[in-house]
Amino acid sequence: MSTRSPTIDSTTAPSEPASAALARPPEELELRPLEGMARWLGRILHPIAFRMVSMVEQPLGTMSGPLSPVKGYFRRDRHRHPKVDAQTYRLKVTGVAKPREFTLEDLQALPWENRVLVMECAGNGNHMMGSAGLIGQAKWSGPSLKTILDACGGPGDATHFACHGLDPIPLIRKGYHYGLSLDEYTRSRALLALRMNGEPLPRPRGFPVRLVVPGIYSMSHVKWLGHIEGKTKPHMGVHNRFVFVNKRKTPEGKWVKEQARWIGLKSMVTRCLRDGDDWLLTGWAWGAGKTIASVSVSVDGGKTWDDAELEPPSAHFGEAEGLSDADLEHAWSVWTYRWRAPAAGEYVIASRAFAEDGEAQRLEEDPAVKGHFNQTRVKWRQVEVPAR
Ligand SMILES: Nc1nc2c(c(=O)[nH]1)N[C@H]1C(S)=C(S)[C@@H](COP(=O)(O)O)O[C@H]1N2
Ligand SMILES: [Mo]
Repeated sequence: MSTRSPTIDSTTAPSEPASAALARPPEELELRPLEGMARWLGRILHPIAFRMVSMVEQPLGTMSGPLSPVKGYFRRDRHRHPKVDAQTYRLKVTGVAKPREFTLEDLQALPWENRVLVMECAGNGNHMMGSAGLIGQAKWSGPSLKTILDACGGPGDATHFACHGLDPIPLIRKGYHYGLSLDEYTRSRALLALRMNGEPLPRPRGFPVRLVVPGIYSMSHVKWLGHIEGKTKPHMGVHNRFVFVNKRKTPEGKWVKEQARWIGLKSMVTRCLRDGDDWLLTGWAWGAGKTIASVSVSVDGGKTWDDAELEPPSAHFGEAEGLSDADLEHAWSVWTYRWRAPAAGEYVIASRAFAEDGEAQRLEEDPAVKGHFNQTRVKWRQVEVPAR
Protein backbone atom coordinates (compact mmCIF):
# COMPACT_ATOMS: atom_id res chain seq x y z
CA MET A 1 0.00 0.00 0.00
CA SER A 2 3.00 2.27 0.38
CA THR A 3 2.94 3.58 -3.19
CA ARG A 4 -0.69 4.64 -3.12
CA SER A 5 -1.14 8.21 -4.28
CA PRO A 6 -3.36 10.30 -2.00
CA THR A 7 -5.67 11.45 -4.77
CA ILE A 8 -6.23 8.12 -6.43
CA ASP A 9 -8.58 5.46 -5.13
CA SER A 10 -7.09 2.10 -4.18
CA THR A 11 -8.86 0.42 -7.10
CA THR A 12 -6.93 2.55 -9.58
CA ALA A 13 -3.60 3.09 -7.90
CA PRO A 14 -0.73 0.74 -8.35
CA SER A 15 -0.51 -0.76 -4.87
CA GLU A 16 2.25 -3.21 -5.67
CA PRO A 17 5.81 -2.85 -6.84
CA ALA A 18 6.41 -2.72 -10.60
CA SER A 19 7.74 -6.28 -10.68
CA ALA A 20 4.43 -7.63 -9.38
CA ALA A 21 2.54 -5.42 -11.85
CA LEU A 22 4.47 -7.02 -14.67
CA ALA A 23 3.47 -10.46 -13.49
CA ARG A 24 -0.21 -9.48 -13.31
CA PRO A 25 -1.58 -7.10 -15.96
CA PRO A 26 -3.46 -4.05 -14.62
CA GLU A 27 -7.17 -4.16 -13.90
CA GLU A 28 -7.62 -0.57 -15.05
CA LEU A 29 -6.02 1.41 -17.85
CA GLU A 30 -4.61 4.84 -17.27
CA LEU A 31 -6.37 7.41 -19.45
CA ARG A 32 -3.63 9.77 -20.56
CA PRO A 33 -4.63 13.18 -21.92
CA LEU A 34 -2.99 14.13 -25.22
CA GLU A 35 -2.54 17.78 -24.30
CA GLY A 36 -2.11 20.27 -21.51
CA MET A 37 -0.46 20.18 -18.10
CA ALA A 38 -1.80 16.73 -17.32
CA ARG A 39 0.13 15.34 -20.27
CA TRP A 40 3.40 17.09 -19.52
CA LEU A 41 3.40 16.68 -15.76
CA GLY A 42 2.06 13.14 -15.56
CA ARG A 43 -0.06 11.37 -13.00
CA ILE A 44 1.93 12.28 -9.87
CA LEU A 45 3.07 15.89 -10.46
CA HIS A 46 -0.10 17.11 -12.08
CA PRO A 47 -2.29 16.86 -8.92
CA ILE A 48 0.44 18.63 -6.93
CA ALA A 49 0.60 21.50 -9.41
CA PHE A 50 -3.20 21.74 -9.36
CA ARG A 51 -3.28 21.87 -5.56
CA MET A 52 -0.97 24.89 -5.63
CA VAL A 53 -3.70 26.85 -7.38
CA SER A 54 -6.39 25.32 -5.15
CA MET A 55 -7.79 22.87 -7.66
CA VAL A 56 -8.44 19.27 -6.70
CA GLU A 57 -9.83 16.93 -9.31
CA GLN A 58 -12.21 14.10 -8.62
CA PRO A 59 -10.22 10.86 -8.19
CA LEU A 60 -10.56 8.33 -10.99
CA GLY A 61 -11.80 5.66 -8.60
CA THR A 62 -15.03 7.57 -7.98
CA MET A 63 -15.57 8.45 -11.62
CA SER A 64 -18.10 6.08 -12.99
CA GLY A 65 -21.42 6.23 -11.21
CA PRO A 66 -24.31 8.66 -11.17
CA LEU A 67 -23.29 10.39 -7.90
CA SER A 68 -19.89 11.71 -6.89
CA PRO A 69 -19.15 11.00 -3.21
CA VAL A 70 -18.78 13.95 -0.84
CA LYS A 71 -15.27 12.75 0.03
CA GLY A 72 -13.13 13.34 -3.03
CA TYR A 73 -15.62 15.68 -4.72
CA PHE A 74 -13.65 18.10 -6.88
CA ARG A 75 -12.71 21.43 -5.39
CA ARG A 76 -11.90 24.80 -6.88
CA ASP A 77 -11.64 27.99 -4.89
CA ARG A 78 -9.35 30.81 -3.86
CA HIS A 79 -7.53 28.88 -1.09
CA ARG A 80 -9.38 30.33 1.89
CA HIS A 81 -12.11 28.25 3.53
CA PRO A 82 -13.75 30.49 6.13
CA LYS A 83 -14.93 28.95 9.40
CA VAL A 84 -18.50 30.16 9.68
CA ASP A 85 -20.26 29.96 13.04
CA ALA A 86 -23.74 28.46 12.57
CA GLN A 87 -25.12 30.46 15.53
CA THR A 88 -24.08 33.91 14.35
CA TYR A 89 -24.39 33.21 10.60
CA ARG A 90 -26.73 35.55 8.73
CA LEU A 91 -27.70 35.56 5.08
CA LYS A 92 -28.31 39.15 4.00
CA VAL A 93 -30.71 39.79 1.11
CA THR A 94 -30.77 43.37 -0.18
CA GLY A 95 -32.12 45.26 -3.18
CA VAL A 96 -35.38 43.27 -3.12
CA ALA A 97 -38.98 44.25 -2.20
CA LYS A 98 -38.39 43.72 1.56
CA PRO A 99 -34.69 43.39 2.39
CA ARG A 100 -34.03 41.12 5.36
CA GLU A 101 -31.66 38.69 7.01
CA PHE A 102 -32.07 34.95 7.51
CA THR A 103 -30.53 32.89 10.29
CA LEU A 104 -29.55 29.32 9.55
CA GLU A 105 -32.64 28.22 11.47
CA ASP A 106 -34.81 30.45 9.27
CA LEU A 107 -33.39 28.75 6.16
CA GLN A 108 -33.86 25.30 7.64
CA ALA A 109 -37.51 26.09 8.41
CA LEU A 110 -38.38 27.07 4.82
CA PRO A 111 -39.68 24.39 2.40
CA TRP A 112 -36.79 22.41 0.91
CA GLU A 113 -36.28 21.11 -2.60
CA ASN A 114 -33.73 18.77 -4.17
CA ARG A 115 -31.66 18.90 -7.34
CA VAL A 116 -29.21 16.49 -8.92
CA LEU A 117 -26.86 18.31 -11.26
CA VAL A 118 -23.52 18.31 -12.97
CA MET A 119 -21.27 20.88 -11.36
CA GLU A 120 -18.50 21.73 -13.78
CA CYS A 121 -15.77 24.32 -13.52
CA ALA A 122 -15.89 26.51 -16.64
CA GLY A 123 -12.24 25.65 -17.35
CA ASN A 124 -12.66 21.90 -16.88
CA GLY A 125 -10.64 19.94 -19.42
CA ASN A 126 -9.47 22.96 -21.41
CA HIS A 127 -6.37 22.83 -23.60
CA MET A 128 -4.16 24.02 -20.74
CA MET A 129 -5.34 21.46 -18.19
CA GLY A 130 -5.79 18.48 -20.44
CA SER A 131 -7.36 16.47 -17.68
CA ALA A 132 -11.04 16.82 -16.95
CA GLY A 133 -11.70 16.10 -13.28
CA LEU A 134 -13.03 19.51 -12.21
CA ILE A 135 -16.50 18.10 -12.34
CA GLY A 136 -18.87 16.24 -10.08
CA GLN A 137 -22.49 15.38 -9.62
CA ALA A 138 -24.26 15.50 -6.29
CA LYS A 139 -27.74 15.76 -4.84
CA TRP A 140 -28.14 19.17 -3.23
CA SER A 141 -30.99 20.04 -0.86
CA GLY A 142 -32.33 23.25 0.66
CA PRO A 143 -34.72 26.12 -0.05
CA SER A 144 -34.84 27.38 -3.64
CA LEU A 145 -33.73 30.92 -4.47
CA LYS A 146 -37.33 31.56 -5.47
CA THR A 147 -38.50 30.58 -1.98
CA ILE A 148 -35.97 33.02 -0.49
CA LEU A 149 -37.06 35.84 -2.78
CA ASP A 150 -40.73 35.12 -2.05
CA ALA A 151 -39.91 35.38 1.66
CA CYS A 152 -38.53 38.87 0.83
CA GLY A 153 -41.78 39.95 -0.85
CA GLY A 154 -40.35 39.17 -4.32
CA PRO A 155 -37.40 40.62 -6.25
CA GLY A 156 -38.83 44.16 -6.25
CA ASP A 157 -36.88 46.22 -8.79
CA ALA A 158 -34.01 43.74 -9.00
CA THR A 159 -33.34 42.33 -12.46
CA HIS A 160 -29.90 40.96 -11.56
CA PHE A 161 -28.16 39.61 -8.48
CA ALA A 162 -24.66 39.43 -7.12
CA CYS A 163 -24.01 36.54 -4.76
CA HIS A 164 -21.23 37.14 -2.26
CA GLY A 165 -19.22 34.50 -0.42
CA LEU A 166 -17.75 34.95 3.06
CA ASP A 167 -14.29 33.80 1.98
CA PRO A 168 -11.75 36.60 2.10
CA ILE A 169 -9.68 36.83 -1.04
CA PRO A 170 -6.12 38.12 -0.59
CA LEU A 171 -5.51 41.57 -2.17
CA ILE A 172 -9.18 42.17 -3.00
CA ARG A 173 -9.99 41.43 0.68
CA LYS A 174 -13.62 41.03 -0.14
CA GLY A 175 -15.50 37.78 -0.48
CA TYR A 176 -15.72 35.91 -3.75
CA HIS A 177 -18.71 37.17 -5.72
CA TYR A 178 -20.45 36.25 -8.94
CA GLY A 179 -23.68 37.49 -10.47
CA LEU A 180 -26.32 36.43 -12.97
CA SER A 181 -29.62 37.83 -14.17
CA LEU A 182 -32.85 37.00 -12.37
CA ASP A 183 -33.95 35.28 -15.57
CA GLU A 184 -30.88 33.00 -15.51
CA TYR A 185 -31.39 32.09 -11.85
CA THR A 186 -35.06 31.43 -12.56
CA ARG A 187 -34.45 29.28 -15.63
CA SER A 188 -31.80 27.25 -13.82
CA ARG A 189 -34.03 26.77 -10.73
CA ALA A 190 -31.19 27.86 -8.43
CA LEU A 191 -31.12 26.46 -4.91
CA LEU A 192 -29.48 27.37 -1.60
CA ALA A 193 -27.94 24.07 -0.61
CA LEU A 194 -27.73 23.13 3.08
CA ARG A 195 -27.08 19.46 2.41
CA MET A 196 -25.02 17.51 -0.13
CA ASN A 197 -25.85 13.87 -0.92
CA GLY A 198 -27.99 13.90 2.23
CA GLU A 199 -25.05 14.94 4.44
CA PRO A 200 -24.56 18.32 6.13
CA LEU A 201 -22.62 20.63 3.85
CA PRO A 202 -18.90 20.22 4.63
CA ARG A 203 -16.76 23.32 5.18
CA PRO A 204 -14.80 23.08 1.89
CA ARG A 205 -18.18 22.93 0.06
CA GLY A 206 -19.36 26.20 1.58
CA PHE A 207 -20.79 25.47 5.04
CA PRO A 208 -23.38 26.52 6.01
CA VAL A 209 -24.93 27.55 2.66
CA ARG A 210 -23.86 27.34 -0.96
CA LEU A 211 -25.70 28.37 -4.05
CA VAL A 212 -26.19 25.78 -6.80
CA VAL A 213 -27.20 26.93 -10.27
CA PRO A 214 -28.15 23.87 -12.36
CA GLY A 215 -26.98 24.09 -15.97
CA ILE A 216 -24.61 27.04 -15.49
CA TYR A 217 -20.85 26.65 -14.97
CA SER A 218 -19.87 26.43 -11.34
CA MET A 219 -18.09 29.79 -10.91
CA SER A 220 -21.68 30.93 -10.21
CA HIS A 221 -22.23 28.34 -7.44
CA VAL A 222 -21.06 30.64 -4.65
CA LYS A 223 -19.89 28.85 -1.50
CA TRP A 224 -20.15 30.26 2.07
CA LEU A 225 -22.99 32.43 0.75
CA GLY A 226 -23.38 35.53 2.91
CA HIS A 227 -25.15 38.14 0.82
CA ILE A 228 -27.60 38.09 -2.08
CA GLU A 229 -27.54 41.58 -3.53
CA GLY A 230 -30.39 42.61 -5.82
CA LYS A 231 -29.33 44.99 -8.61
CA THR A 232 -30.97 46.85 -11.45
CA LYS A 233 -28.13 46.13 -13.87
CA PRO A 234 -25.73 43.24 -14.51
CA HIS A 235 -23.14 42.59 -11.81
CA MET A 236 -19.73 43.50 -13.20
CA GLY A 237 -17.42 42.13 -10.53
CA VAL A 238 -13.93 40.95 -11.34
CA HIS A 239 -14.91 37.31 -11.89
CA ASN A 240 -17.81 38.24 -14.16
CA ARG A 241 -15.86 40.78 -16.14
CA PHE A 242 -12.32 39.52 -16.41
CA VAL A 243 -11.81 36.01 -15.05
CA PHE A 244 -14.45 33.77 -16.59
CA VAL A 245 -14.65 35.31 -20.05
CA ASN A 246 -13.99 34.17 -23.59
CA LYS A 247 -13.94 36.16 -26.78
CA ARG A 248 -16.47 35.49 -29.51
CA LYS A 249 -16.34 36.63 -33.11
CA THR A 250 -19.48 38.44 -34.20
CA PRO A 251 -20.90 37.94 -37.73
CA GLU A 252 -19.26 41.32 -38.54
CA GLY A 253 -15.86 39.87 -37.63
CA LYS A 254 -15.41 41.76 -34.34
CA TRP A 255 -14.15 39.90 -31.26
CA VAL A 256 -16.29 40.63 -28.19
CA LYS A 257 -16.09 39.45 -24.57
CA GLU A 258 -18.45 36.70 -23.55
CA GLN A 259 -19.00 35.53 -19.97
CA ALA A 260 -19.04 31.80 -19.21
CA ARG A 261 -22.64 30.64 -18.79
CA TRP A 262 -24.59 27.55 -19.76
CA ILE A 263 -22.71 24.25 -19.73
CA GLY A 264 -22.11 22.99 -23.27
CA LEU A 265 -22.74 19.53 -24.72
CA LYS A 266 -19.93 17.25 -23.62
CA SER A 267 -18.93 13.73 -22.65
CA MET A 268 -15.86 11.90 -21.47
CA VAL A 269 -14.41 8.49 -20.83
CA THR A 270 -13.89 8.25 -17.09
CA ARG A 271 -12.68 4.67 -16.54
CA CYS A 272 -11.49 1.65 -18.46
CA LEU A 273 -11.72 -1.55 -16.38
CA ARG A 274 -10.73 -5.10 -17.27
CA ASP A 275 -13.48 -7.64 -17.78
CA GLY A 276 -11.84 -10.92 -18.81
CA ASP A 277 -10.24 -10.27 -22.20
CA ASP A 278 -12.50 -7.24 -22.75
CA TRP A 279 -12.27 -3.75 -21.30
CA LEU A 280 -15.33 -1.96 -19.98
CA LEU A 281 -15.31 1.75 -20.72
CA THR A 282 -17.55 3.98 -18.63
CA GLY A 283 -18.22 7.67 -18.80
CA TRP A 284 -20.67 10.51 -18.62
CA ALA A 285 -22.50 12.71 -21.10
CA TRP A 286 -24.16 15.99 -20.16
CA GLY A 287 -24.78 19.59 -21.00
CA ALA A 288 -26.67 22.12 -23.06
CA GLY A 289 -29.73 21.38 -20.87
CA LYS A 290 -30.67 18.78 -23.43
CA THR A 291 -31.61 15.12 -23.25
CA ILE A 292 -28.67 12.98 -24.31
CA ALA A 293 -29.86 10.75 -27.18
CA SER A 294 -26.72 8.70 -27.72
CA VAL A 295 -23.01 8.45 -27.05
CA SER A 296 -20.51 7.11 -29.60
CA VAL A 297 -17.16 5.68 -28.68
CA SER A 298 -14.04 5.48 -30.84
CA VAL A 299 -11.13 3.22 -29.89
CA ASP A 300 -9.15 3.94 -33.08
CA GLY A 301 -8.51 7.67 -32.91
CA GLY A 302 -11.75 8.59 -34.65
CA LYS A 303 -11.69 6.33 -37.72
CA THR A 304 -14.76 4.43 -36.55
CA TRP A 305 -17.44 5.11 -33.95
CA ASP A 306 -19.72 2.68 -32.17
CA ASP A 307 -22.74 3.30 -29.92
CA ALA A 308 -22.37 3.01 -26.15
CA GLU A 309 -25.13 1.89 -23.82
CA LEU A 310 -26.79 4.84 -22.16
CA GLU A 311 -28.52 5.25 -18.79
CA PRO A 312 -30.49 8.48 -18.41
CA PRO A 313 -30.58 10.20 -15.00
CA SER A 314 -34.09 8.78 -14.44
CA ALA A 315 -32.53 5.28 -14.34
CA HIS A 316 -30.91 6.30 -11.04
CA PHE A 317 -33.07 8.99 -9.46
CA GLY A 318 -36.77 9.66 -9.15
CA GLU A 319 -39.75 10.42 -6.95
CA ALA A 320 -38.47 8.09 -4.22
CA GLU A 321 -35.58 10.50 -3.60
CA GLY A 322 -37.88 13.51 -3.82
CA LEU A 323 -36.72 14.33 -7.36
CA SER A 324 -39.00 15.27 -10.24
CA ASP A 325 -37.90 15.19 -13.91
CA ALA A 326 -37.24 18.93 -13.69
CA ASP A 327 -34.94 18.39 -10.69
CA LEU A 328 -32.81 16.10 -12.92
CA GLU A 329 -32.76 18.35 -15.98
CA HIS A 330 -29.05 19.12 -15.68
CA ALA A 331 -27.85 15.70 -14.49
CA TRP A 332 -25.52 13.54 -16.55
CA SER A 333 -26.26 10.28 -18.32
CA VAL A 334 -23.95 7.39 -17.53
CA TRP A 335 -22.71 5.31 -20.46
CA THR A 336 -20.86 2.01 -20.78
CA TYR A 337 -19.08 0.41 -23.71
CA ARG A 338 -17.62 -3.07 -24.04
CA TRP A 339 -14.30 -2.95 -25.88
CA ARG A 340 -13.95 -6.48 -27.12
CA ALA A 341 -10.56 -8.14 -26.65
CA PRO A 342 -8.24 -5.53 -28.14
CA ALA A 343 -4.72 -6.68 -29.01
CA ALA A 344 -1.90 -5.31 -26.88
CA GLY A 345 -0.78 -1.84 -27.95
CA GLU A 346 -1.36 1.92 -27.76
CA TYR A 347 -4.82 3.25 -28.58
CA VAL A 348 -6.41 6.67 -28.77
CA ILE A 349 -9.96 6.61 -27.47
CA ALA A 350 -12.80 9.07 -26.84
CA SER A 351 -16.54 9.45 -26.49
CA ARG A 352 -18.87 11.84 -28.29
CA ALA A 353 -22.31 12.95 -27.10
CA PHE A 354 -25.37 13.55 -29.27
CA ALA A 355 -28.42 15.42 -28.00
CA GLU A 356 -32.02 14.58 -28.82
CA ASP A 357 -32.37 17.65 -31.06
CA GLY A 358 -29.47 16.48 -33.24
CA GLU A 359 -26.70 18.61 -31.74
CA ALA A 360 -23.38 16.74 -31.68
CA GLN A 361 -20.47 17.31 -29.31
CA ARG A 362 -17.86 19.23 -31.28
CA LEU A 363 -14.87 17.37 -32.69
CA GLU A 364 -12.92 20.62 -32.98
CA GLU A 365 -13.20 23.80 -30.98
CA ASP A 366 -15.49 26.48 -32.40
CA PRO A 367 -13.19 28.81 -34.42
CA ALA A 368 -15.43 31.74 -33.49
CA VAL A 369 -14.57 31.34 -29.78
CA LYS A 370 -11.23 32.03 -28.09
CA GLY A 371 -10.44 31.45 -24.44
CA HIS A 372 -10.11 29.00 -21.60
CA PHE A 373 -13.75 28.36 -20.85
CA ASN A 374 -16.45 26.10 -22.18
CA GLN A 375 -14.11 23.95 -24.23
CA THR A 376 -16.49 21.16 -25.04
CA ARG A 377 -14.77 19.36 -27.89
CA VAL A 378 -14.21 15.59 -27.79
CA LYS A 379 -11.55 14.67 -25.19
CA TRP A 380 -9.07 12.15 -26.61
CA ARG A 381 -7.20 9.83 -24.26
CA GLN A 382 -4.28 7.52 -24.90
CA VAL A 383 -4.33 4.06 -23.31
CA GLU A 384 -1.91 1.20 -23.36
CA VAL A 385 -3.52 -2.21 -23.53
CA PRO A 386 -1.19 -4.79 -21.99
CA ALA A 387 -0.57 -8.27 -23.36
CA ARG A 388 -3.02 -10.78 -21.94
N1 LIG B 1 -17.17 31.61 -2.12
C1 LIG B 1 -16.62 30.99 -3.18
N2 LIG B 1 -17.42 30.29 -4.00
C2 LIG B 1 -16.92 29.65 -5.09
C3 LIG B 1 -15.54 29.74 -5.42
C4 LIG B 1 -14.70 30.49 -4.53
O1 LIG B 1 -13.48 30.60 -4.71
N3 LIG B 1 -15.28 31.10 -3.43
N4 LIG B 1 -15.08 29.11 -6.54
C5 LIG B 1 -16.06 28.85 -7.61
C6 LIG B 1 -15.56 27.99 -8.68
S1 LIG B 1 -14.58 28.72 -9.87
C7 LIG B 1 -15.95 26.67 -8.79
S2 LIG B 1 -15.46 25.73 -10.12
C8 LIG B 1 -16.80 26.03 -7.76
C9 LIG B 1 -16.15 24.76 -7.21
O2 LIG B 1 -16.97 24.19 -6.24
P1 LIG B 1 -16.39 23.04 -5.30
O3 LIG B 1 -15.10 23.54 -4.72
O4 LIG B 1 -17.42 22.72 -4.29
O5 LIG B 1 -16.16 21.86 -6.20
O6 LIG B 1 -17.08 26.89 -6.67
C10 LIG B 1 -17.33 28.24 -7.04
N5 LIG B 1 -17.79 28.96 -5.86
MO1 LIG C 1 -14.34 27.18 -11.58
